[in-house]
Amino acid sequence: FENNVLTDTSVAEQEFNQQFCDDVIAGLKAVPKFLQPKYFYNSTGDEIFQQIMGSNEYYPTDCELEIFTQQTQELAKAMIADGSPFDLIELGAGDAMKSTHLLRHLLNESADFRYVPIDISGHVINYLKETLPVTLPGLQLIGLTGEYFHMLKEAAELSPRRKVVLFLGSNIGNMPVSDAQQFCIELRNHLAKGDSVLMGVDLKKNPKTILAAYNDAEGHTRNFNLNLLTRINSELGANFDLSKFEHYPTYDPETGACKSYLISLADQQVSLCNQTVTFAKDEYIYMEISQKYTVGQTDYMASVSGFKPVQHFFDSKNWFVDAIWTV
Ligand code: AVJ
Repeated sequence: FENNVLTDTSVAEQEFNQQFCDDVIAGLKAVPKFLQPKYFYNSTGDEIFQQIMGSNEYYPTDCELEIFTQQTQELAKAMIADGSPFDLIELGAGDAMKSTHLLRHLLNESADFRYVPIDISGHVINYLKETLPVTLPGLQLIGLTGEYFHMLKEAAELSPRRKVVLFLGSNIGNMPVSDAQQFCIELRNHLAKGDSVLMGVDLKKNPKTILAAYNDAEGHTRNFNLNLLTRINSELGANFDLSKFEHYPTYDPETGACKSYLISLADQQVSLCNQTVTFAKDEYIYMEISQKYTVGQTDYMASVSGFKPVQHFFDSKNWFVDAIWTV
């Protein structure tokens, strides 16, 4: 039995490494070069992301937490809706820090619901399974590990209950606008009449405020980006010299695109996965987009995807919106 478990793990690991290799090579052989932000989140990446969220400059988490702590009752009311039993499904639950406020309130109201966190990281789901029922006695929790839409499908097959989907933290911003639009259409197609979504979106604001959030003085965001090179070095046997790459964050107020790059400081070669990648001095790797929207743009995205945007919850600075979309 134990042997089987070990074999399963290493097969899964090998498959992951193969995929990781293929994705990294595809990105670094492309013109222009890019890497996929989903690979930021190894255990060091998770830790650095916590540091980013704790930095003075990174405001989105604080804004959304303010909404969740100050307007808990109104949020809960929107979810309870007609009072029918529901599954509260969270896509990319992470540490569920914000949702915990909502869950506590729903439990106090004796709402008939189950919490269904979905995350690509089994580590995250196990953590939630261990800790949440202790902090929140009486919570019914079903954790699902895997891709969002695979797991949404599984959740639908598991139960015919009404669904409320949480997609918080402006995770939608990690996709370019056209991909985000496609994502919302697919999300709508996994839901049915009566279901709803709580979509957390970071809003356009003073460009300096946005740029600073991705260029914190303590260098956490810089470390976050460089850590992906470190991860590629350790997991794919690459030989990136971190001192030869520089973090370059940008924000374009016109498009709302906030993008991070790593700039090569020299002509250099890096080998990985039995291949060699060549960098020219000043060439960039496009690392990540954190797209910012106006409220009107989020309403439009909802409508085009077949949702009705019915309610907006803002923080006191109007920097962030949690929008309720219904089917
Ligand atoms: C988790 C994708 C919402 O884009 O603001 C923070 C990730 N990257 N700082 C964001 C991130 C650099 C974050 N999201």
